[in-house]
Order: sequence, then structure tokens, then C-alpha cells
Amino acid sequence: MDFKRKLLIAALPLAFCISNAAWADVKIKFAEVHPKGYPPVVAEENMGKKLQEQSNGDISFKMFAGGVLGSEKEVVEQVQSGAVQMTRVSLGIVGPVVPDVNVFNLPFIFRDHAHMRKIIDGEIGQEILDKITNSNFNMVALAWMDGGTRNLYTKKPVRDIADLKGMKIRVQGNPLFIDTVNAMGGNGIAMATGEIFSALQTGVIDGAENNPPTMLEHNHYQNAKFYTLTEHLILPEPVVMAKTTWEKLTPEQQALVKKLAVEAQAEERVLWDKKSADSEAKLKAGGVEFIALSADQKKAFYDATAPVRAKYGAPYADLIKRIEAVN
Ligand code: BDP
Repeated sequence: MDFKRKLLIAALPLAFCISNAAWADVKIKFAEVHPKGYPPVVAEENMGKKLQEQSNGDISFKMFAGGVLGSEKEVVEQVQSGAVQMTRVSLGIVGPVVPDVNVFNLPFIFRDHAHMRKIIDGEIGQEILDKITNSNFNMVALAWMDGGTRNLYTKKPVRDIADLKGMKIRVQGNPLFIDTVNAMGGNGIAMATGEIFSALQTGVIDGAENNPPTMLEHNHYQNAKFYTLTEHLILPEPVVMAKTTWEKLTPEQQALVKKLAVEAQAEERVLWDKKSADSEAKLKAGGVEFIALSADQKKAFYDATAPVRAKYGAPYADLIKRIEAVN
């Protein structure tokens, strides 16, 4: 082999590396526990389309909806290892990993849904996203999806707090929620979203708690016909990217991802309101009884959970005052 040819062969791997770097191509697998057509899934898919277009194809995006990449807990682990690059996850699931976010997971921390929205749109919302980003868990938190208001759904009616006594109620895997249900007199049992349907069907649990779209779309209403409007949790849901992926992006690409995530936040909110109203109507048509509580009856749930707010809220007393001060 002549010298020139040898030189060419030696230089090949280097040339390959250079051309690879120039293609800066980042592939995003986005994990969703919700099915296609669900409000955040729609907004996230639109975000992905815009991301592909506006990055001129340097960033590719693929949605994995319906929990195919695992439960939310498993997905959070995969984001930490970098196997999944983006997800939307309930804040309830982030709490055990980044305890500072548990302020938003406290029962009755927000006065109502509108109060929660004001908070996540403002500086406190950004502070909580930053807590996630600044933790050591390989996540950059970009925006908030709306997860509505959570109420109890049960096989036997809960018309008053006393009716909940001893009922096994599924909660997300966060000790704070087990304590919350226990404080209300029930028996909190943690399990993944995908296990609820059969647990209700087989009687492993007597009920669960969630918003109307989840109760409908995950078919829980088929085996739990009573929906008690406790409004005990209003959990927003961060959209996160693996920090290892984020760091591969140029500053321009990072700004684009952030901008499009914030656009998705606004888009999802409109879809959410429509979906919630539709879901309520469909649940009622499907035989679910909506049980309204009087102010006194609701106060009984609030009072019963005071020890939970005291236990988990103690380190965040100032932040809680700031949340309460937002009108
Ligand atoms: C829904 C959330 C989803 C949660 C699910 C649950 O959108 O992220 O995983 O509740 O409770 O409201 O498992």
C-alpha cells in the first residue's frame, strides 16, 4: 500500500467523527403514561413536531404514549439513566426523588384549580421547576402541564368522611399520599397507574383518587361508580428533559426546547378544560354518581389532613405563606 493510501485510511475515523459532530443530531424519546389523544399527549406531540421542524431536523422526536416505556416511576429512572430523553410526569412521582417539590403535593395546599394555575404561571412555579433542575437527578424541568383536581372514586359511596373508614384507596407512590389517605380514615395503598384497573376489578382496592379525564380514559369508572368531590389534591405535572440530553444541545437549541415547552403548557390548558368537561359528562352518562360535599363536609377532610401539612410542610413554612398570599 502506498503512503498516500495509508494516510487516507488512518484519517478516515477522524473524518467520520468530524462529520458526525457537524450533524449534531439528538433523538428524543418522549414517555407518556396517558393514551394518544389525551390533552398533554396532544400538546407534547405538537411540541415535538415544531421541534423537529424548527431545528431543521437536527432534533428528532418520537412519542411513546400509553405507558409502553413503563410506569411513571420506571420512566423517571430511565430519564435519570438517560435511556428516556423526555417525559411528563405527575409531581406526585417526583416528590420522593426531589422532596422540595412536595410543597405542591400537600393536600389542600391550593385553594382551587385557578389558584394552582396562578402559582405555576408565576415565580413560585418557576422556583419549583428550578428545584428539579438543580437537583442531582439528571432532569431539566421546562414547563407545567395541568393535571386538574383530584377527587375520590370508590366502589361504595363516600358521602361523608366517616364512610371512608378502612377503605383501601390507591395512591401514587409517594409516602405523603399514603399519609393523606390514612389521615382521612382510609387505608392508602401505592401502586402504578397501569395496575389500578385490575386492582379495582378484583377488589384489591376499594377505590382510587384522580381527575375526571384519568378516571374515564383509564377505564377506572367501570368498577368505581361513586365520585366524591373532595378536591384534596391539585397536582401540576412537569415536562422534563434528561440533563445529559439537554447538555448535548446548543444554547439556541436549548432556548427552542424551552420556548416550545412553554407553548405546549398554554396549548394543553385549553385542551384540558374541554376534556374535563367532556369527561364529566361521559362519566355521568356511564353511570357515575358525582357526590358534592357541603362546606362543612369538605372542611372535615381539610381538618383531618392538617397533620400531613404540618409534617411535610414544616420545612417550607415561608413558601407556604407565599403560596397562600397569591390571589
Ligand atoms: C394522572 C396523572 C398521571 C398520573 C396518574 C396517577 O396525569 O401522570 O400518573 O394520575 O395517579 O392524573 O397514576
